[in-house]
Amino acid sequence: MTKIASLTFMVAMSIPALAMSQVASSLDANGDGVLTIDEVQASFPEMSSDSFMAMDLNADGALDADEVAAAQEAGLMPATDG
Ligand SMILES: [Ca+2]
Ligand SMILES: [Ca+2]
Repeated sequence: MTKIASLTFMVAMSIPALAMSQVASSLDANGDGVLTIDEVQASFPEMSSDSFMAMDLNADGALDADEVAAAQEAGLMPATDG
């Protein structure tokens, strides 16, 4: 049982979207689950629209948890400590 529990924990920790979703929600001012450029710039004023568009992989004008995770892995968005 303990082995299975720790394995589950390790698998969960290895999923970036899980950890990053907490970061995303900390930036998500209106709580709709995605980050607009305004919400990103509220925390990262140096973020340019070009950078935002580079992170917005599906070009829908908002960053979902997967896009935030990818952006942070690529070093496009600073990671926050919450
Ligand atoms: Ca939002
Ligand atoms: Ca998007």
